[in-house]
Amino acid sequence: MKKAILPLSLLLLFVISSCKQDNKEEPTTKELTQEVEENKELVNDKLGHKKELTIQLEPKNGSNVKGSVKFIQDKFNYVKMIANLEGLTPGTHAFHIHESADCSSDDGKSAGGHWNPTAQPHGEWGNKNGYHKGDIGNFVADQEGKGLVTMNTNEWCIGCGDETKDILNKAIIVHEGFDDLTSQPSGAAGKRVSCAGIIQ
Ligand SMILES: [Cu+2]
Ligand SMILES: [Zn+2]
Repeated sequence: MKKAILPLSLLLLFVISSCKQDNKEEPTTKELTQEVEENKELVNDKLGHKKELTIQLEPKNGSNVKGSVKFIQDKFNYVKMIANLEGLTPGTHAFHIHESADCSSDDGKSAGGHWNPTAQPHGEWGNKNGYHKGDIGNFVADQEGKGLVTMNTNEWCIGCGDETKDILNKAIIVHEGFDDLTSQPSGAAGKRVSCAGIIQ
């Protein structure tokens, strides 16, 4: 009897997790915050390296766009990102990681181009024809100018030293327009309206 029960429960688990993946709805801030809380004891590895950081976005190009971006690396080495933004024009905006943690210029261009350590074309995250490690994509700001952007990926790490994965010393950039996901080298997303260096 027991032998039959185990495979059935495994199958159920598989079905449940498949359903979860098909669900395109973004997790709520509350759900993500809860997940982060549950992972709290994991934020420091055995050597005491921090695997969690929160950075603050600053307005660029005369915009009012600001907010916070939290990164946490879990025990499965997935990096979760939760970005809460405000001051946006309602509608679709691009959100990327650019190659340098330098937000000093008024136009945000000091952050350089897209972070692309694997020398791929610009594209939609996960596209078989390639994409930059910084191609997070688009999000929609609501009528109040607020937006939520989330990611959960094992293609990044926080401070692991692997050049193809390490997001430290890069920058988050929010754009005035949307990323068309095809134009090279950066999706024709327009001006940079907010910037934050990913630094500890
Ligand atoms: Cu960008
Ligand atoms: Zn790109």
